[in-house]
Amino acid sequence: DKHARQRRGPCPNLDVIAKLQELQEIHAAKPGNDNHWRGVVLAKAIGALRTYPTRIKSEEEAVAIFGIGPKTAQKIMEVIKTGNLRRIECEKTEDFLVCKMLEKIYGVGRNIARMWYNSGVRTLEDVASRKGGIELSIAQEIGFKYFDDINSRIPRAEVQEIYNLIEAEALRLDPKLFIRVMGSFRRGKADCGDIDVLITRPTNDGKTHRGILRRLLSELHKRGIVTDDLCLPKDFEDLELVYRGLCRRDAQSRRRRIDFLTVPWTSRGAALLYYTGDDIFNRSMRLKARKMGYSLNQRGLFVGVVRDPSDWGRKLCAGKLIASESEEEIFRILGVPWQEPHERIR
Ligand code: DCP
Ligand code: MG
Ligand code: MN
Repeated sequence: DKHARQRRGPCPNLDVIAKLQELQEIHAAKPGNDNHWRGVVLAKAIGALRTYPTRIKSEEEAVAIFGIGPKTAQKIMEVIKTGNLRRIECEKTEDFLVCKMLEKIYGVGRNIARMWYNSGVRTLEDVASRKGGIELSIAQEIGFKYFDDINSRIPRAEVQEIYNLIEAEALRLDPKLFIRVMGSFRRGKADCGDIDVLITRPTNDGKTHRGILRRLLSELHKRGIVTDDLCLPKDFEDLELVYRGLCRRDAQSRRRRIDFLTVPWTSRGAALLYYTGDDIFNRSMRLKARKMGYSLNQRGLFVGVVRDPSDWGRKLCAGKLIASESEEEIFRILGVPWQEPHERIR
Protein backbone atom coordinates (compact mmCIF):
# COMPACT_ATOMS: atom_id res chain seq x y z
CA ASP A 1 0.00 0.00 0.00
CA LYS A 2 2.96 2.28 0.59
CA HIS A 3 3.74 2.11 -3.13
CA ALA A 4 0.16 2.95 -3.92
CA ARG A 5 0.32 6.23 -2.06
CA GLN A 6 3.37 7.21 -4.01
CA ARG A 7 1.68 6.55 -7.34
CA ARG A 8 1.10 9.62 -9.47
CA GLY A 9 -1.19 9.99 -12.43
CA PRO A 10 -4.51 8.35 -13.19
CA CYS A 11 -5.56 5.14 -11.46
CA PRO A 12 -4.83 2.20 -13.81
CA ASN A 13 -8.06 0.36 -12.90
CA LEU A 14 -10.58 3.20 -13.22
CA ASP A 15 -12.82 1.35 -15.70
CA VAL A 16 -13.07 -1.60 -13.30
CA ILE A 17 -13.84 0.72 -10.39
CA ALA A 18 -16.61 2.40 -12.40
CA LYS A 19 -18.35 -0.93 -13.06
CA LEU A 20 -17.97 -2.15 -9.49
CA GLN A 21 -19.31 1.18 -8.27
CA GLU A 22 -22.36 0.91 -10.49
CA LEU A 23 -23.09 -2.52 -9.05
CA GLN A 24 -22.37 -1.33 -5.51
CA GLU A 25 -24.84 1.53 -5.84
CA ILE A 26 -27.55 -0.85 -7.08
CA HIS A 27 -27.03 -3.18 -4.10
CA ALA A 28 -26.97 -0.26 -1.68
CA ALA A 29 -30.29 1.01 -3.08
CA LYS A 30 -32.06 -2.32 -2.66
CA PRO A 31 -33.62 -3.52 0.58
CA GLY A 32 -32.48 -6.49 2.65
CA ASN A 33 -29.41 -7.77 4.41
CA ASP A 34 -27.97 -9.60 1.38
CA ASN A 35 -27.91 -6.47 -0.69
CA HIS A 36 -26.51 -4.47 2.20
CA TRP A 37 -23.53 -6.80 2.65
CA ARG A 38 -22.90 -7.17 -1.08
CA GLY A 39 -22.70 -3.39 -1.16
CA VAL A 40 -20.27 -3.35 1.76
CA VAL A 41 -18.03 -6.03 0.16
CA LEU A 42 -17.91 -4.09 -3.12
CA ALA A 43 -17.21 -0.77 -1.38
CA LYS A 44 -14.25 -2.34 0.37
CA ALA A 45 -12.92 -3.79 -2.89
CA ILE A 46 -13.34 -0.43 -4.63
CA GLY A 47 -11.32 1.24 -1.87
CA ALA A 48 -8.54 -1.33 -2.26
CA LEU A 49 -8.51 -1.00 -6.04
CA ARG A 50 -8.27 2.79 -5.89
CA THR A 51 -4.84 2.69 -4.28
CA TYR A 52 -3.53 -0.31 -6.27
CA PRO A 53 -0.62 0.93 -8.38
CA THR A 54 -0.82 -1.25 -11.52
CA ARG A 55 -3.32 -2.68 -13.95
CA ILE A 56 -4.72 -5.99 -12.63
CA LYS A 57 -3.56 -8.89 -14.84
CA SER A 58 -5.09 -12.01 -13.29
CA GLU A 59 -7.66 -13.30 -10.84
CA GLU A 60 -4.83 -14.54 -8.60
CA GLU A 61 -3.33 -11.06 -8.50
CA ALA A 62 -6.73 -9.54 -7.63
CA VAL A 63 -7.58 -12.00 -4.87
CA ALA A 64 -4.18 -11.42 -3.24
CA ILE A 65 -5.10 -7.77 -2.62
CA PHE A 66 -6.28 -7.10 0.94
CA GLY A 67 -10.00 -6.37 0.81
CA ILE A 68 -10.77 -8.27 -2.40
CA GLY A 69 -12.46 -11.67 -2.21
CA PRO A 70 -12.70 -14.45 -4.83
CA LYS A 71 -16.10 -13.41 -6.23
CA THR A 72 -15.06 -9.81 -6.63
CA ALA A 73 -11.81 -10.96 -8.25
CA GLN A 74 -13.89 -12.80 -10.86
CA LYS A 75 -15.91 -9.67 -11.52
CA ILE A 76 -12.74 -7.62 -11.89
CA MET A 77 -11.39 -10.02 -14.51
CA GLU A 78 -14.69 -9.99 -16.39
CA VAL A 79 -14.44 -6.21 -16.75
CA ILE A 80 -10.77 -6.40 -17.72
CA LYS A 81 -11.41 -9.06 -20.37
CA THR A 82 -14.78 -7.93 -21.76
CA GLY A 83 -15.12 -4.30 -20.67
CA ASN A 84 -18.48 -5.27 -19.22
CA LEU A 85 -20.08 -6.63 -16.04
CA ARG A 86 -23.19 -8.67 -16.88
CA ARG A 87 -24.28 -8.76 -13.25
CA ILE A 88 -25.18 -5.06 -13.41
CA GLU A 89 -28.02 -5.60 -15.88
CA CYS A 90 -29.31 -8.63 -13.91
CA GLU A 91 -29.50 -6.56 -10.74
CA LYS A 92 -31.53 -3.79 -12.40
CA THR A 93 -34.80 -5.38 -11.36
CA GLU A 94 -38.19 -3.70 -11.77
CA ASP A 95 -38.34 -2.53 -8.14
CA PHE A 96 -34.90 -0.91 -8.45
CA LEU A 97 -35.78 0.91 -11.69
CA VAL A 98 -39.17 2.10 -10.42
CA CYS A 99 -37.69 3.39 -7.16
CA LYS A 100 -34.91 5.16 -9.01
CA MET A 101 -37.51 6.91 -11.19
CA LEU A 102 -39.66 7.85 -8.16
CA GLU A 103 -36.61 9.31 -6.40
CA LYS A 104 -36.39 11.88 -9.17
CA ILE A 105 -39.49 13.54 -7.71
CA TYR A 106 -38.27 16.37 -5.48
CA GLY A 107 -38.80 15.38 -1.83
CA VAL A 108 -38.97 11.65 -2.51
CA GLY A 109 -36.08 9.72 -0.99
CA ARG A 110 -35.18 6.07 -0.92
CA ASN A 111 -37.60 5.14 1.87
CA ILE A 112 -40.63 6.88 0.44
CA ALA A 113 -39.94 5.49 -3.04
CA ARG A 114 -39.81 1.99 -1.54
CA MET A 115 -43.05 2.59 0.41
CA TRP A 116 -44.82 3.76 -2.73
CA TYR A 117 -43.49 0.80 -4.67
CA ASN A 118 -44.84 -1.50 -1.98
CA SER A 119 -48.20 0.29 -2.30
CA GLY A 120 -48.30 -0.74 -5.96
CA VAL A 121 -46.96 2.42 -7.62
CA ARG A 122 -45.07 1.64 -10.85
CA THR A 123 -45.41 4.78 -13.01
CA LEU A 124 -45.83 8.54 -12.74
CA GLU A 125 -49.47 8.00 -13.75
CA ASP A 126 -49.84 5.84 -10.63
CA VAL A 127 -48.48 8.75 -8.57
CA ALA A 128 -50.96 11.11 -10.26
CA SER A 129 -53.87 8.82 -9.36
CA ARG A 130 -52.51 8.30 -5.81
CA LYS A 131 -52.47 4.54 -6.39
CA GLY A 132 -52.56 2.49 -3.21
CA GLY A 133 -53.71 5.54 -1.27
CA ILE A 134 -50.25 7.18 -1.22
CA GLU A 135 -50.08 10.75 0.03
CA LEU A 136 -47.81 13.55 -1.24
CA SER A 137 -46.42 16.37 0.88
CA ILE A 138 -46.81 19.89 -0.49
CA ALA A 139 -43.17 19.91 -1.65
CA GLN A 140 -43.56 16.50 -3.30
CA GLU A 141 -46.67 17.71 -5.10
CA ILE A 142 -44.73 20.65 -6.54
CA GLY A 143 -41.87 18.30 -7.39
CA PHE A 144 -44.30 16.01 -9.18
CA LYS A 145 -46.04 18.82 -11.03
CA TYR A 146 -42.74 20.12 -12.43
CA PHE A 147 -41.05 16.73 -12.77
CA ASP A 148 -39.69 17.36 -16.30
CA ASP A 149 -38.56 20.93 -15.58
CA ILE A 150 -36.74 19.98 -12.39
CA ASN A 151 -35.02 17.00 -14.00
CA SER A 152 -33.61 18.89 -16.94
CA ARG A 153 -30.23 20.59 -16.78
CA ILE A 154 -30.07 24.40 -16.89
CA PRO A 155 -27.87 25.91 -19.61
CA ARG A 156 -25.12 28.07 -18.11
CA ALA A 157 -26.39 31.17 -19.93
CA GLU A 158 -29.81 30.81 -18.33
CA VAL A 159 -28.30 30.46 -14.84
CA GLN A 160 -26.41 33.69 -15.53
CA GLU A 161 -29.55 35.50 -16.68
CA ILE A 162 -31.65 34.41 -13.71
CA TYR A 163 -28.80 35.20 -11.32
CA ASN A 164 -28.41 38.69 -12.82
CA LEU A 165 -32.09 39.41 -12.10
CA ILE A 166 -31.70 38.20 -8.53
CA GLU A 167 -28.45 40.05 -7.90
CA ALA A 168 -29.92 43.32 -9.18
CA GLU A 169 -32.93 42.92 -6.89
CA ALA A 170 -30.75 42.05 -3.89
CA LEU A 171 -28.42 45.02 -4.41
CA ARG A 172 -31.41 47.30 -4.84
CA LEU A 173 -32.57 46.23 -1.36
CA ASP A 174 -29.09 46.64 0.12
CA PRO A 175 -26.16 47.79 -2.07
CA LYS A 176 -23.63 46.45 0.44
CA LEU A 177 -24.73 42.83 0.21
CA PHE A 178 -22.16 40.23 -0.81
CA ILE A 179 -23.98 37.95 -3.24
CA ARG A 180 -22.45 35.20 -5.39
CA VAL A 181 -23.60 32.35 -7.61
CA MET A 182 -22.06 29.11 -6.39
CA GLY A 183 -22.18 25.34 -6.99
CA SER A 184 -21.59 23.87 -10.43
CA PHE A 185 -21.88 27.34 -12.01
CA ARG A 186 -18.88 28.64 -10.08
CA ARG A 187 -17.00 25.49 -11.10
CA GLY A 188 -17.56 26.58 -14.69
CA LYS A 189 -19.90 23.78 -15.77
CA ALA A 190 -21.71 24.21 -19.10
CA ASP A 191 -25.02 23.26 -17.49
CA CYS A 192 -26.26 23.09 -13.91
CA GLY A 193 -28.73 21.01 -11.92
CA ASP A 194 -29.88 24.04 -9.97
CA ILE A 195 -28.91 27.62 -9.09
CA ASP A 196 -27.04 28.08 -5.81
CA VAL A 197 -26.87 31.59 -4.35
CA LEU A 198 -24.77 32.68 -1.35
CA ILE A 199 -25.60 35.88 0.51
CA THR A 200 -23.82 37.69 3.34
CA ARG A 201 -22.82 41.28 4.16
CA PRO A 202 -19.74 43.04 5.54
CA THR A 203 -20.52 44.24 9.03
CA ASN A 204 -18.17 47.25 9.25
CA ASP A 205 -21.14 49.64 9.49
CA GLY A 206 -22.66 47.55 12.28
CA LYS A 207 -25.41 46.17 10.04
CA THR A 208 -25.85 42.58 8.92
CA HIS A 209 -27.82 40.72 6.26
CA ARG A 210 -30.36 39.77 8.93
CA GLY A 211 -33.85 39.70 7.47
CA ILE A 212 -32.68 40.27 3.89
CA LEU A 213 -33.71 36.84 2.57
CA ARG A 214 -37.33 37.33 3.58
CA ARG A 215 -37.48 40.70 1.80
CA LEU A 216 -35.62 39.41 -1.25
CA LEU A 217 -37.88 36.37 -1.63
CA SER A 218 -40.94 38.52 -1.26
CA GLU A 219 -39.71 40.80 -4.10
CA LEU A 220 -38.74 37.82 -6.28
CA HIS A 221 -42.16 36.23 -5.73
CA LYS A 222 -43.84 39.52 -6.65
CA ARG A 223 -41.84 39.73 -9.87
CA GLY A 224 -42.62 36.09 -10.73
CA ILE A 225 -38.96 35.08 -10.62
CA VAL A 226 -39.35 32.80 -7.61
CA THR A 227 -42.54 30.82 -8.18
CA ASP A 228 -42.71 28.09 -5.53
CA ASP A 229 -41.24 27.46 -2.06
CA LEU A 230 -40.08 23.91 -1.39
CA CYS A 231 -38.33 24.33 1.93
CA LEU A 232 -38.41 27.49 4.04
CA PRO A 233 -36.13 28.29 6.98
CA LYS A 234 -37.72 27.91 10.41
CA ASP A 235 -36.85 31.45 11.43
CA PHE A 236 -36.05 34.11 8.79
CA GLU A 237 -34.35 36.27 11.46
CA ASP A 238 -31.43 33.82 11.84
CA LEU A 239 -28.14 34.76 10.19
CA GLU A 240 -27.65 31.25 8.82
CA LEU A 241 -30.48 30.29 6.50
CA VAL A 242 -31.15 27.68 3.86
CA TYR A 243 -33.97 28.10 1.37
CA ARG A 244 -35.03 25.77 -1.48
CA GLY A 245 -37.52 26.69 -4.17
CA LEU A 246 -38.34 27.04 -7.84
CA CYS A 247 -37.72 30.02 -10.09
CA ARG A 248 -37.92 30.98 -13.75
CA ARG A 249 -36.48 33.60 -16.07
CA ASP A 250 -39.88 34.63 -17.47
CA ALA A 251 -43.37 33.23 -17.99
CA GLN A 252 -42.24 31.31 -21.09
CA SER A 253 -39.31 29.53 -19.42
CA ARG A 254 -39.07 26.27 -17.55
CA ARG A 255 -39.13 26.27 -13.79
CA ARG A 256 -35.67 25.83 -12.29
CA ARG A 257 -34.50 24.68 -8.86
CA ILE A 258 -32.94 27.45 -6.77
CA ASP A 259 -31.17 27.33 -3.39
CA PHE A 260 -30.24 30.28 -1.19
CA LEU A 261 -27.71 30.10 1.61
CA THR A 262 -27.05 33.03 3.94
CA VAL A 263 -24.13 33.05 6.38
CA PRO A 264 -22.52 35.48 8.85
CA TRP A 265 -19.80 37.61 7.23
CA THR A 266 -17.06 35.90 9.26
CA SER A 267 -18.01 32.50 7.79
CA ARG A 268 -17.79 33.62 4.18
CA GLY A 269 -14.56 31.78 3.32
CA ALA A 270 -15.75 28.46 4.68
CA ALA A 271 -19.16 28.99 3.04
CA LEU A 272 -17.58 29.81 -0.35
CA LEU A 273 -15.47 26.67 -0.06
CA TYR A 274 -18.40 24.47 0.94
CA TYR A 275 -20.90 25.83 -1.54
CA THR A 276 -18.49 25.66 -4.50
CA GLY A 277 -18.01 21.90 -4.06
CA ASP A 278 -18.12 19.56 -5.69
CA ASP A 279 -19.42 17.26 -2.99
CA ILE A 280 -16.62 14.73 -3.55
CA PHE A 281 -13.99 17.47 -3.32
CA ASN A 282 -15.63 18.67 -0.10
CA ARG A 283 -15.54 15.18 1.34
CA SER A 284 -11.81 14.86 0.64
CA MET A 285 -11.15 18.28 2.23
CA ARG A 286 -13.10 17.31 5.33
CA LEU A 287 -11.21 14.01 5.49
CA LYS A 288 -7.89 15.86 5.17
CA ALA A 289 -8.96 18.16 8.02
CA ARG A 290 -10.02 15.22 10.18
CA LYS A 291 -6.67 13.47 9.65
CA MET A 292 -4.91 16.62 10.89
CA GLY A 293 -7.10 16.76 14.00
CA TYR A 294 -9.32 19.52 12.63
CA SER A 295 -12.97 19.60 11.70
CA LEU A 296 -14.20 21.43 8.58
CA ASN A 297 -17.74 22.51 7.76
CA GLN A 298 -19.54 25.40 6.03
CA ARG A 299 -18.89 27.58 9.11
CA GLY A 300 -15.15 27.15 9.34
CA LEU A 301 -12.13 25.08 10.24
CA PHE A 302 -12.14 24.09 13.92
CA VAL A 303 -9.68 22.46 16.28
CA GLY A 304 -10.57 20.43 19.36
CA VAL A 305 -13.99 19.26 18.27
CA VAL A 306 -14.95 16.24 20.39
CA ARG A 307 -17.56 13.82 19.11
CA ASP A 308 -19.44 11.01 20.80
CA PRO A 309 -18.94 7.90 18.63
CA SER A 310 -21.74 6.09 20.48
CA ASP A 311 -24.22 8.85 19.56
CA TRP A 312 -23.83 9.24 15.76
CA GLY A 313 -20.83 11.51 16.27
CA ARG A 314 -22.84 14.12 18.18
CA LYS A 315 -20.65 17.08 19.12
CA LEU A 316 -19.63 17.08 22.79
CA CYS A 317 -17.29 20.04 22.42
CA ALA A 318 -17.68 22.68 19.70
CA GLY A 319 -13.93 23.28 19.41
CA LYS A 320 -12.09 26.49 18.63
CA LEU A 321 -12.45 28.30 15.31
CA ILE A 322 -9.10 28.66 13.52
CA ALA A 323 -10.09 29.83 10.02
CA SER A 324 -13.28 30.80 8.20
CA GLU A 325 -12.86 34.17 6.49
CA SER A 326 -11.09 33.09 3.32
CA GLU A 327 -10.83 29.99 1.18
CA GLU A 328 -7.10 30.57 0.71
CA GLU A 329 -6.46 30.43 4.44
CA ILE A 330 -8.28 27.11 4.79
CA PHE A 331 -6.35 25.59 1.86
CA ARG A 332 -3.10 26.86 3.38
CA ILE A 333 -3.71 25.47 6.87
CA LEU A 334 -4.71 22.09 5.41
CA GLY A 335 -1.55 22.07 3.28
CA VAL A 336 -3.59 21.72 0.09
CA PRO A 337 -2.22 23.65 -2.91
CA TRP A 338 -4.70 26.30 -4.09
CA GLN A 339 -7.23 25.00 -6.60
CA GLU A 340 -9.41 27.22 -8.76
CA PRO A 341 -13.13 26.37 -8.56
CA HIS A 342 -13.08 24.59 -11.95
CA GLU A 343 -10.28 22.34 -10.65
CA ARG A 344 -12.22 21.25 -7.58
CA ILE A 345 -13.25 17.83 -8.69
CA ARG A 346 -12.27 15.26 -6.05
N1 DCP B 1 -22.70 20.06 -1.06
C1 DCP B 1 -21.98 19.12 -0.35
N2 DCP B 1 -22.56 17.95 0.04
C2 DCP B 1 -23.84 17.71 -0.26
C3 DCP B 1 -24.60 18.64 -0.97
C4 DCP B 1 -24.00 19.82 -1.37
O1 DCP B 1 -20.80 19.35 -0.07
N3 DCP B 1 -24.39 16.55 0.13
C5 DCP B 1 -22.06 21.31 -1.51
C6 DCP B 1 -21.15 21.02 -2.68
C7 DCP B 1 -21.98 21.38 -3.85
C8 DCP B 1 -22.77 22.57 -3.33
O2 DCP B 1 -23.01 22.26 -1.95
O3 DCP B 1 -21.18 21.72 -4.97
C9 DCP B 1 -24.05 22.80 -4.07
O4 DCP B 1 -24.86 21.64 -4.04
P1 DCP B 1 -25.66 21.14 -5.30
O5 DCP B 1 -26.43 19.94 -4.87
O6 DCP B 1 -26.44 22.25 -5.91
O7 DCP B 1 -24.53 20.59 -6.29
P2 DCP B 1 -23.76 21.28 -7.50
O8 DCP B 1 -24.14 22.70 -7.66
O9 DCP B 1 -22.33 20.97 -7.30
O10 DCP B 1 -24.23 20.44 -8.78
P3 DCP B 1 -25.60 20.61 -9.61
O11 DCP B 1 -25.23 21.16 -10.95
O12 DCP B 1 -26.15 19.24 -9.72
O13 DCP B 1 -26.48 21.52 -8.84
MG1 MG C 1 -26.12 23.27 -7.71
MN1 MN D 1 -28.13 23.24 -4.86
